[in-house]
Amino acid sequence: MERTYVMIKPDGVQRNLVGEIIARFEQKGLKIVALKMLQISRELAERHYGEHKGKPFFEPLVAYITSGPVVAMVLEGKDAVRTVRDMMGATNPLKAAPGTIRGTYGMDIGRNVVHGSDSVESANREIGLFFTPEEIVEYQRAVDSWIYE
Ligand code: D4T
Repeated sequence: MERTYVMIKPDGVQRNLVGEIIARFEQKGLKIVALKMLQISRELAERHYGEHKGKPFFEPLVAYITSGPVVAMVLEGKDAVRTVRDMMGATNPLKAAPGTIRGTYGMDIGRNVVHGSDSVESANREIGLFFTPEEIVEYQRAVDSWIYE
């Protein structure tokens, strides 16, 4: 099973979309193995978005992601990285397919509601940035044999 890092961004929290978004992932069959709310510091934001440092949207991006609490989680499942990316839709919500999270709830690339790792390598890096190993819980779900063949 694969793990991915998912984060409901400050706009998603302020717009009361936390329950809606988590419900989508749960109903899909992804397993929540870590979950918490936190306020991201500037230092953590710079590390998380390190690849974008120097780009014109970097400062607004850091200001946005540190503007209020976020809900961070680790989701586990078959092909979890790609599955979550597909469920989120394109980075720009105006380009995101209808029915995806960003396609349903977003209007602006700088307010795109949710983050999900773009590769297994990014997932491992981001999970390590936001969670200690003790915060990730291994458990069985009775429903798993009805979700996986
Ligand atoms: P995140 O990382 O937030 O899940 O978004 P993506 O993985 O889908 O997209 P990304 O890394 O390319 O961009 C990170 C973050 O920067 C914002 N952004 C991006 C922006 O404000 N203007 C831009 O031109 C781009 C490319 C949106 C998401």
